[in-house]
Amino acid sequence: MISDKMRDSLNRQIELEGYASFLYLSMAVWCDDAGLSGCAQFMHRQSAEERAHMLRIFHYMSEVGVRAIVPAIPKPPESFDSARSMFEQVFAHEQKVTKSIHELIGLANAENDFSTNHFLQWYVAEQREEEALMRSILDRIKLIGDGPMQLYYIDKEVEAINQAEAAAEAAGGAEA
Ligand code: OFO
Repeated sequence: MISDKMRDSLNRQIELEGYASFLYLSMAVWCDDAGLSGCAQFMHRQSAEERAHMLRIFHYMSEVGVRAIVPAIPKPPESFDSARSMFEQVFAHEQKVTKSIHELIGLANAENDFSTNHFLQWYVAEQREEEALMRSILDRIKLIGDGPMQLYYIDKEVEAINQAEAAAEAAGGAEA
């Protein structure tokens, strides 16, 4: 049995994952519009992953017999100053999600909620991987530069990263 406080906190995490899915979808649309097809594919896949993260919480809450709430998701921004600024915002959002997961684990520890703690461990590993991925993309953007001449190369880099991630998922190496 999980506490009302934990139930409410998990519902807030649902909202955070849902917002990430919408934010990344909006970024995919912006990239597509800017002719950055590799970045668009990458952000579409990230958006789908975030939806899967949200659904995991719905399923967990159902399993432990508490009510999950479908949230109202705030409208994400429609445009971004540059590819670099967009990826900086992705990284910042991932850091926010990580902090929230860690706070949930703190609550689970305080409440001796071993089941939720165990459930959340998957997210700890996922967030570590996601932050490392975004950091590596930002490092490459810093190396290549993000002027108009370099955008093509950034897009190719992100396209290659996306294909590698998709292949790893298909091989069962990474879960959504
Ligand atoms: Fe689900 O927020 Fe990152 O991956």
